[in-house]
Amino acid sequence: MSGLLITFEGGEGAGKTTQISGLADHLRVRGFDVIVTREPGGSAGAEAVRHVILSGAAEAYGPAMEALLFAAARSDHVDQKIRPAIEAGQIVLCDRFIDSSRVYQGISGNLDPQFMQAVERIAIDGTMPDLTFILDIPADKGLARAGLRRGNEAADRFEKETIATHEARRQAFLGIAAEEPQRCKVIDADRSVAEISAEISALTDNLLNSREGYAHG
Ligand code: T5A
Repeated sequence: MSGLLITFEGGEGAGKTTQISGLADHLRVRGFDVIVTREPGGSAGAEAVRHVILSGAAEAYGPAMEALLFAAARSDHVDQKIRPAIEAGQIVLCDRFIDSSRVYQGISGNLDPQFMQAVERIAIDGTMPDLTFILDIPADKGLARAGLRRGNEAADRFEKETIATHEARRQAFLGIAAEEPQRCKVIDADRSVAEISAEISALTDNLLNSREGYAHG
């Protein structure tokens, strides 16, 4: 039986990491074989690129350069980790994936949609998410959460941008969800961790129950 790819998307501090951990626990209790991973990163080659991007070292070369770096990292991550795990029947939970590139580079970076589609196609080579949770929260609240967690550390390349940019990204994520309602589920992330987890677990259970062979882990 082939596995599944479930991705978590949304703005800074929306609670993706927290919710992935909760869903992983829920699925493991049900007996599923789960791996948790993240982007940019998740494989040795992609982790090497992560620092270059998030330190801001590539920012001066423009959004197209950054989009290609994210795509290079994603290609390695998919080849080395995600696709083999799916082929082995595992459920892969990934913190950010294609929708982050569509929003942060494609829309915020104002890149040509045809360029972005071509880069995405090469990076994932057919490995599309089965389900995507878009954690939606007002940008100021998400940034406040991210700031609390970061403490005295400096904001990264993308977190330091203006509130208007973050709000535009929020709307862009909602736009993707409206275009792909089958794949993308918008989750109100401005609630307690437990309330959000319960909704995400229920939606994931629905997907698993609808797939032959997944009714029990
Ligand atoms: N990027 C990434 C691109 O531009 N293009 C791409 O293609 C990709 C893949 C990655 C950056 O790279 C950009 C987007 C990003 O800017 P990152 O360091 O990996 O950066 O971090 P993010 O993915 O942005 O994740 P964050 O660390 O900002 O936040 P999360 O994971 O959404 O949130 P989480 O779970 O760590 O929670 C943040 C804090 O809030 C608390 C948590 O305890 C934590 O302290 N919290 C809550 N508090 C109250 N109520 C709740 N419901 C809470 N849920 C969590």
